[in-house]
Order: sequence, then C-alpha cells, then structure tokens
Amino acid sequence: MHNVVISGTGLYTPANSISNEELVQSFNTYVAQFNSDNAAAIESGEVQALTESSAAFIEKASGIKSRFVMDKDGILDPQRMKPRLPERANDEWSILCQMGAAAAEQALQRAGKTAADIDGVIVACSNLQRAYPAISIEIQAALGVQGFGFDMNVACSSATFGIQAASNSVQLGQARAVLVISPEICTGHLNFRDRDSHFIFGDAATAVVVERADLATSPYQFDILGTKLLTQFSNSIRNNFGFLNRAAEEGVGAPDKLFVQEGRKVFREVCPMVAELVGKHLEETGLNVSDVQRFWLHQANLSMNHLIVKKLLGREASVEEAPVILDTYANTSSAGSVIAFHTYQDDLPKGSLGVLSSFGAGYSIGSVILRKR
Ligand code: CO8
Repeated sequence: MHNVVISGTGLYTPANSISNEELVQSFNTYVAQFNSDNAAAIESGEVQALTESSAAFIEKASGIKSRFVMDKDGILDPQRMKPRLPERANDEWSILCQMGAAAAEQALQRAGKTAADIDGVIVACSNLQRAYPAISIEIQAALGVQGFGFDMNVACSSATFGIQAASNSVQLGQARAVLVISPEICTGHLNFRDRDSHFIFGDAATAVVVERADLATSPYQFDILGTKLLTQFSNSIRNNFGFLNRAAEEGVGAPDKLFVQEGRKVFREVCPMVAELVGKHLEETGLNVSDVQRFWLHQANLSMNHLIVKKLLGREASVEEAPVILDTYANTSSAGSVIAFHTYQDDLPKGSLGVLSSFGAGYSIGSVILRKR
C-alpha cells in the first residue's frame, strides 16, 4: 500500500462574469414582458402573474454577488435566458474537454509533473455534455496521458468522490498519479426563468493531481489522511433530463428537465448530515475538530457553511477557517470546494490540517482529511 498526496491543483475561470444586478435586470425585463403579454389571462385569474427578483434578496439569502459564465450574452438576453454554446465538430475538442484540460494543465504545473507521469484521468462532475465517448478519455487525448479514463457523476459531491476513487487507485499501485477533473457548466442546466433559483449557479473547472507520496516533488503537497463518503436518496434536488426524454414526448422541455430543488428543505436536511459525517470522520482518524485549521467546504450558500462549521466547532468560524469563494463564483457544483482549496492553501504552515468537504444532490456528502507536508 502506498501513501497518497494531493500534489497540485488547478482552476479554470471563464472570462465573463454576471453581477446580481445584471441578472435581475434581465429577469425583471422577462417578468414585465410576460405579465404584459398575459395581462388578460392574469386579470381573469387563468394565469398567475410573475413576481420580480431582487439583487438584495439574492445576496442576503445566498451570499452570492456574481458568477462566472461561459456565455454571458445568451443568459442575459430576456428573449433567450440560456447560454449560447454552439455545437462543435467531432474533430474539435469539446467545451468541457477544453476547460477541464486548462485546469489540468495548471494542476500538472503546480505538481511539477507532465502528462507522462499520469496514469489515469477521472472526470467527476454534475453535467456531462454527451453520453459517450467519455469526456475523460477526450481529455486524456488532449493532454497526451496514457492509461485509463472514466467519467462519474455524484452531482456537487463528484470531486470528493473522484478523489477517493483516485486515491484508492494510487494506494493500491494501479496508478502512479491520477488527475481528478471537474468541468462544470452549471448554467447549461439552470432555469433562468425561475425566480427561486435563477441566481444559484456559475461555471468553472478544477483539477487535482492525486499522486504516490514517494514520487511527489511539488512544494504544494497535502497528505490524504482519509476519505469518507455518504449517500442518502432524496428528491429535494433533482433534474429529470436524460436520454429517455425523447421516448416521452409530453415531457420534453418541461421545467423538471432542468435543475429543481426545495432549497429550504435541502438547507435543513443537509447541514446536520455534513457536520455529523465530518465530525465522525475526524474522530475515526484520531483527530479533534479543534486540530483543523481550515474547512474547504462546498460553496452553495454562505449561511449553510456558517451553520455547518458552527455545529462542528461549537462557535462561529473565521473567514480564514472557512474561506468563501461563492461570493464571486456562485455555486459551481463539484468545482466549488476545490476552488476554495486551490485559492486558500498556500498560506498554511507545514503540518496544518484541513478538511475538503462537498455536499449536494443525491443526497451525497464527501469528506477528505488533508495535512500539509
Ligand atoms: N428575489 C426576491 N425574492 C425571492 C426570490 C428572488 N429571486 N426568490 C425567492 N424569493 C422570496 C420567496 O418568494 C419567499 O417569499 P415569502 O417568504 O414571502 O414566501 C422568500 O423570498 C424566501 O424564499 P426561500 O424560502 O426560497 O428562500 P431561502 O431563504 O430558503 O433561500 C436559497 C433560497 C438561497 C435557494 C436557499 O434555500 C439555499 O441556498 N438552500 C440550499 C440549497 C443548496 O445548497 N442546494 C444545493 C444544490 S446544488 C447540487 O447539489 C448540484 C446539483 C447539480 C448542479 C446542476 C447545475 C444546474
């Protein structure tokens, strides 16, 4: 059995960002148009009038101020309200491959490795743009990596589940190093006409090099002290989009073929589960919660993260202890906790303990305990 480290991380951030104010302006234009077009039906009670969104509500309820996106114009066009991402020819790299490979190249650079040092690529994310061939195998080709590749989806928890799979492969000697890549175009499956959720998501890609400790040479290493995963079935976060939609024509294009959630219920049910899992994981690893210098948590909602860390520590956490990136990135699904880890790790002294934890649809929760080398 080999000891395993994370030896490098990478981040791809799209060029364009949308502020709450810009998003709300587009949404409210759509609302005004809808209510005007349906004035008679609204008057007679056949159709319900739509209500405006508010930038102040969004920031207060979620902590989100802006989000990076792969296409800004298509989302903000009130006639369209979805990204415009043109199809590419089969001999061009796909958009998920392109952003995933960019994050991977940065992770390889920080790890001081090249494609020749990697034996596997796992693409772990919420939304894969096609059924096959696997995006991971395409990224292998784009980077020039030999060995194996496979895709996996555990929604927002995909990256931590991917890190466990990668860590197991390296520990068992099946690979010297594995790249875990999370390209997320969450705006592709976000209903920008839904007031309750139109502000939640953004786009980004992350990558992590999981490597045999005795081969790692980078100055950015973290020992993986343990991983722990939990899933429990819930319909509170759901997306019914899939390949069988065409066999049920009546449902094609319906709102349930995009992201839907009961936000309050998710908040209430998931926070205690995360605190319990992380607490138990630390205990099983022989560590105390008070030994942990940093919690890199899934970035969905600021109050959610405050509550989870408060349950764990028994007090409010400082922003250094639980760093925030959702203010500028929004929820980037599986990429979120890794963006926090990538952005807020270099200041930690050697020996510092941290927990990388993600949570989301399924429900699914992942915990990875890390110690800086
Ligand atoms: N503007 C103004 N007012 C609003 C708006 C708006 N945009 N939206 C709702 N309101 C109003 C409501 O009408 C309501 O009014 P009233 O009290 O009069 O009825 C009031 O605000 C409160 O509404 P909510 O109860 O809905 O608001 P919350 O305080 O619960 O906040 C949140 C809503 C921010 C959504 C919050 O519940 C939340 O963040 N919950 C956690 C959700 C979460 O973490 N989900 C994770 C899902 S992500 C995941 O697992 C990945 C899935 C795959 C990703 C795919 C990519 C698309």
